[in-house]
Amino acid sequence: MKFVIATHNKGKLVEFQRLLEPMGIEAVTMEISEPEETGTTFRENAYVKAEAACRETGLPAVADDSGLCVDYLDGAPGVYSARFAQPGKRRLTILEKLQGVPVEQRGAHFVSAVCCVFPNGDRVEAEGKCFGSIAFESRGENGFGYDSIFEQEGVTFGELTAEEKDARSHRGHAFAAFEQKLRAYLGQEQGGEPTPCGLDCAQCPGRETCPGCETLGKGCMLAQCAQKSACGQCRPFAGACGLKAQLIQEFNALGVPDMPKVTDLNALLGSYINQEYPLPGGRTVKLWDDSRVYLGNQLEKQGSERCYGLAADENYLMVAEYGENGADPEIVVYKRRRR
Ligand code: ITT
Repeated sequence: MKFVIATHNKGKLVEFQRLLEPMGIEAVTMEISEPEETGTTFRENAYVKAEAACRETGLPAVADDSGLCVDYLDGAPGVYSARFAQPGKRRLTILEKLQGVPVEQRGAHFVSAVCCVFPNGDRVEAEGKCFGSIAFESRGENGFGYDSIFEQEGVTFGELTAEEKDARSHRGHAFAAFEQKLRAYLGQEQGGEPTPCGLDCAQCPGRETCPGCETLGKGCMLAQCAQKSACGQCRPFAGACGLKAQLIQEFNALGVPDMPKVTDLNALLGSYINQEYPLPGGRTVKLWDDSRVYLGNQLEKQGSERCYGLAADENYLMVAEYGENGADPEIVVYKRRRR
């Protein structure tokens, strides 16, 4: 998916490209007009910019509204950071206003509000902050804007490399949060296809107990397994790696008599499918873990009153058959998958 970057600030543009690229986003620039920033908060202004760019280009648009808030100046320049003082004299003006102010009263923070607006009107927003103080003089040639007068632990942002700044900056933090939210949003939009296992987290019965469902794949019981065992190169934005498709193929290749062709698998909670199956010596066995999520389905056995129950994880495939309400279960196939 292509996103347009809605900024006229060259320093920001470089940072946007640097931060968006690892997310797998194709970020493009276009000639866009500069809307009037009518909001009174960073969040409102970020929306104003992103919405205008999205309307003009027809593409999802990402904007940031950011600024420096100086404690000694009651939070100024804040949302007015780009319009504060004479162009070219902004840093100097702040240094002058803080002349003679001791270090303990020179606290300041940067804020970045990121907003992405989609052509259907949806928006994804995130905010990041970073805290430091105003230096006694301007130092460092890197970065842009107020970087050379904002310091953390004696080093100004103007003295940091690009990577160092991204790791601690307001924009770096905002984009990290934005990435999570965007992934979740795109996951819902595309019916869950970006999850590595190919399932929609929202439909997953493990959602309540699985710590990873909310964050699309991370820690998800199935997704983690899929990432390790299926294609081995899954990334959330690369879409489904095909564990589900692979298992459908494997079930069909088993050639179980009277079993209809498998065309789909669903996420099933272990406790739902974990029946006690009788073994030849009279003992019974449970094969699945009650708290995990598996892929499976139930199909009618052709020419019979019984059903086939399919279940699989990254390691094992099982086809069982049983009567009404799971009566008289029997294992038909239980085998370790070859990978
Ligand atoms: P766009 O609106 O076109 O994105 P802008 O420069 O007008 O560009 P803002 O309204 O968000 O952007 O103003 C933010 C100002 O705050 C910006 O011009 C810088 O002077 C300053 N600023 C924001 N982020 C900064 C950063 O990472 N380092 C230094 N200064 C920053």
